[in-house]
Amino acid sequence: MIETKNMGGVVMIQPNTSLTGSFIRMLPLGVLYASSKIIKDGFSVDILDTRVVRSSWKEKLAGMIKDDTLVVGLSVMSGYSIIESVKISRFVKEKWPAVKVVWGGPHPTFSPDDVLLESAIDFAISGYGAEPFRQLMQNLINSEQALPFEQINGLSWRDENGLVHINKATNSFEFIHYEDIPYDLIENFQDYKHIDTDEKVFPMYSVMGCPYKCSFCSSPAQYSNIKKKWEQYPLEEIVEHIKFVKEKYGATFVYFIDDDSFVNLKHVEGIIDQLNEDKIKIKLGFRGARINEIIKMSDQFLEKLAAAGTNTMHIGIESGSNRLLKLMKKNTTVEQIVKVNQKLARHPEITVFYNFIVGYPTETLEETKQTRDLILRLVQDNPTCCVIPLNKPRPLPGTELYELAVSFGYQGPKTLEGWGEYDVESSDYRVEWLTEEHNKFIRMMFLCMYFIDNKILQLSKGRSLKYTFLKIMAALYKPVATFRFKYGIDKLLIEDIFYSFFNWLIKSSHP
Ligand code: B12
Repeated sequence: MIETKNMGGVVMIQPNTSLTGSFIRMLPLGVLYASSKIIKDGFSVDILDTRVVRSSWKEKLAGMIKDDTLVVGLSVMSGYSIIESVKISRFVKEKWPAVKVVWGGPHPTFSPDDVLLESAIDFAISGYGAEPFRQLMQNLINSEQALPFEQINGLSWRDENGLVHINKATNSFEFIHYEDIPYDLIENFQDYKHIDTDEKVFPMYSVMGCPYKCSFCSSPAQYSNIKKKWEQYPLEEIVEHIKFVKEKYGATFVYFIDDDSFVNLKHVEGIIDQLNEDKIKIKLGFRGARINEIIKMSDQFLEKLAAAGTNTMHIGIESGSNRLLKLMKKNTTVEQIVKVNQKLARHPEITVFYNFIVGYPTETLEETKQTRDLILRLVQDNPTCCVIPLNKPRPLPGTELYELAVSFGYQGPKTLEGWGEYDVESSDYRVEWLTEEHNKFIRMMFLCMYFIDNKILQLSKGRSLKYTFLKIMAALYKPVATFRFKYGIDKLLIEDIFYSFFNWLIKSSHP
């Protein structure tokens, strides 16, 4: 807990995320960033991360709420996190009715309309949250500097007649200086792990925003009222931030959570040059890279990236159909993807992780099969590449995908709980505009994708029961998965039972 003048207490909660969240447990940056300004104003903040509590969150939360607690804040993604967040919000309201419940994070950002349908939630904040949260807190303590609700960016609230008001989110990026990120609120850094590694991972921004407009992505909607769509963090700030987390917290890996780090190759080159000059040795990972950018990277550039410690790069490929790539606005072709993958295969120090989406509106079964064929080709040409479990489309309001899906009769969830059950990572998630046959094929691909490459064997040391089980499964099942995948055999999917059981096991047995 960080305490200064004690203006009152705030408990910030990071709820569980879906299946990926149990393998990639990142520092809860949403709650850390959102708390950065209220701490400076003198509020005391505690963090409860339900992904890492060993007992029940109810007991832990009850121990954290004090007489001076004013607010419980939750950082909520669309999907599974909503279910737990609603339970927590109701628990708080039932036990401590005077404590205000505030939701922030991706779900209130993209779909604020449904959040206040839940009576246990008092406020929601859409978009960048540190400054609006500060304004809300000032308002709740009746400070003289407080702005009225109508003037707080991104705030949603209920008036005395129960009418919901929704303000537009802020129209600029929120840059938080690294020394203002309250890392000391983290109880135990060992709780945060990426898959089965020993790395001490620090997620970090090097840029804000994205100049591209991929039709499935929520970012263009998030930045819709921000004029300049992409801005770099100053080079010195990034390098100082890296030095700081390395020296103070023993960071061994910096994972850039940017939407797109490589819009300007010189920016990344500048970071690694400076790290080299300052003799800072640390591993690096990039979450945002595009094929049309990697085309411009020379082998020397990739060598330089690898030599600076880069071992991870996430690339959105999305489809094996040129028609769909165009529809998704990926500015690339299948032929270019194959070439880029061959280039990346010459740099095996950098493990590349490929993302795909299947079941897009207008996608034919034939086109899904083209994606399947592309995946097989990529794995064959580059044996160290890893294919991320398939993404199925989940149209979020404000995206082009949403408009397209609506034109196919899609209505989307109408309630908060509906959004909670709308979990793209669950095995029974069906794309509603596709035929049963097409959905079945996608389900087969989804289940086999875990095993058709070497990702589980490559990334897991198999130290815990969970990873030992996965490694054995991966070794035994790979030939069957590859056969199914290659020949499109979607009959008798007994794997489905294992996946659902495993999903349930992981969700019910955290940490
Ligand atoms: C890390 C990450 C994850 C982690 C988990 C994140 C977590 N919170 O634990 C993992 C790997 C598990 C994950 C999984 C998925 N993710 Co993800 N992920 C991210 C990523 C890269 C970084 C999140 C982050 O830390 N951001 C930094 C913080 C500072 O930003 P922030 O959370 O937005 O917080 C700010 C505001 O939202 C607000 N705020 C946040 N919390 C709170 C709380 C209060 C009380 C207040 C007042 C304000 C507030 O203030 C903060 C400062 O301004 C983002 C992209 C991005 N760059 O943000 C995508 C992103 C959040 N993920 C996304 C998606 C789609 C997914 C997946 C479906 C997989 C996929 N296809 O990408 C899965 C599903 C997970 C699920 N539903 O359970 C979408 C969000 C969609 C949505 N509506 O939920 C994003 C935005 C990427 C994108 N553009 O598509 N993800």
